[in-house]
Amino acid sequence: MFVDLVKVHVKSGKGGDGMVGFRREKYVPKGGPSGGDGGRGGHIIFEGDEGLSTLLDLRYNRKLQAEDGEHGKNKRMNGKMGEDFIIRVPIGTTIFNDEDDLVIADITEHEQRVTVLEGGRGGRGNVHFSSSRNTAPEIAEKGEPGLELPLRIELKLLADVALVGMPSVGKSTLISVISKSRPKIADYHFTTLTPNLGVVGVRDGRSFVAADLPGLIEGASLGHGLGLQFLRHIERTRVILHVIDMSAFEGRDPYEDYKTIQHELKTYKYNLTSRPQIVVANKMDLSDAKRNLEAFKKRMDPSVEIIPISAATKENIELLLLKTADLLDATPQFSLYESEDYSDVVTYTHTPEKATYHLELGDDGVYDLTGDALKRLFEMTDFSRDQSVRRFARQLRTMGIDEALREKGVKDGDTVRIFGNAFEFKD
Ligand SMILES: Nc1nc2c(ncn2[C@@H]2O[C@H](COP(=O)(O)OP(=O)(O)OP(=O)(O)O)[C@@H](O)[C@H]2O)c(=O)[nH]1
Ligand SMILES: [Mg+2]
Repeated sequence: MFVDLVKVHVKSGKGGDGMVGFRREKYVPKGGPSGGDGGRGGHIIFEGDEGLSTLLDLRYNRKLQAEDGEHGKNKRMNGKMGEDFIIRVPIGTTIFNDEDDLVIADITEHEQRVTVLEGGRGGRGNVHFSSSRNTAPEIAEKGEPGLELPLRIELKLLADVALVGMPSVGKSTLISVISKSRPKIADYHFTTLTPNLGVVGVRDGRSFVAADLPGLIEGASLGHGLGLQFLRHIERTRVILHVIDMSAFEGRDPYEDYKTIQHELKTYKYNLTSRPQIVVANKMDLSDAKRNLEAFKKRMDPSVEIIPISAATKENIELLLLKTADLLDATPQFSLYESEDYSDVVTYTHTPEKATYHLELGDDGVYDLTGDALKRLFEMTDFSRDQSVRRFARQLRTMGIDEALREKGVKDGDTVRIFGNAFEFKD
């Protein structure tokens, strides 16, 4: 099975909780604080692997989660870091954020690594919270939660050359003649359902990778036929071999076929018609082909290179391969994505946001507090310890939340909800 598009859900590890602990010394009931920090949660990392050729593994494992960090321990011992989750993908894989459809990373090299989600920071243990006023702090942070993200992962073949054209023009026959690839060949349309790759050796020692693609029809760029799904594979190719059935034995006009395919290539993104192209006039062994070719040439722009061949009798194949290799030598790699396709974010981290929160009056007359920064604070607070709770209250005051509540007329003893949890407002 050829898998080239998978949606997955990734999650980085939660940071371990910090610990509240105290040194135990002889004759000293409570020594100084000694609770260690929690370990960082594991990252989500993508890595290019030239040994892979499909995204099949991801199809059966769509929830990918890195390990959580270990909690801090006594004697100032920090918790172990959570193990990173490394997702190996074939070269030519693009990772999109499925929410905004922007490119996070394009994996083009072996062992190329991209950290997509950072693990949560470990919570600090109570060793960090002692001060002259509080020498025995019962405060520790909980670990930062992990991050989650839905991703769309696409594999685009890394072929140098693409064979494109209408159905039944002889694309699969051609690749079977020039490489060891053995796709199905038949006289009905859409014989080829998925791309076939073949390594092509030229007589002078050069070689390149060619892709035989399913036939394109009018409207392919809009999703008609099998087109759109496979136009994607042309994106990375540097040279296009546009195969045309010059015998016109199906009653089609070769020039109209040419126009139709050019239109689809142009309409599809990435401006595929700007790539160098050779028109391969195939089936020259058939009776009307010579006459059709003359008529075809008259209507074509003379700058377009046309090479007449017969895939069936192997006529002129050597010349076609030499010309193709020459064109490849003269053509640089195309950059697939414009800068505006890229997400500003490559690694999703817990960047310290501004101390923002959101205040809203609920149906029952109780104020609801929400917001990203507040959520992080809330999740990292250990509400089972008085001192931690008091620290949380101080942090709310610093954020200006007390002041805002007072302005709304909330009074001492009134209830306020923070992420659905009821708290009593103390003025
Ligand atoms: N006479 C002749 N027949 C050919 C030649 N090349 C291909 N054919 C025949 O044309 C038919 C279609 O060939 P395919 O190679 O399957 O065509 P395709 O372009 O891959 O078709 P799809 O995969 O359906 O898009 C088959 O019956 C081939 O034997 C040629 O050079 N001469
Ligand atoms: Mg085919």
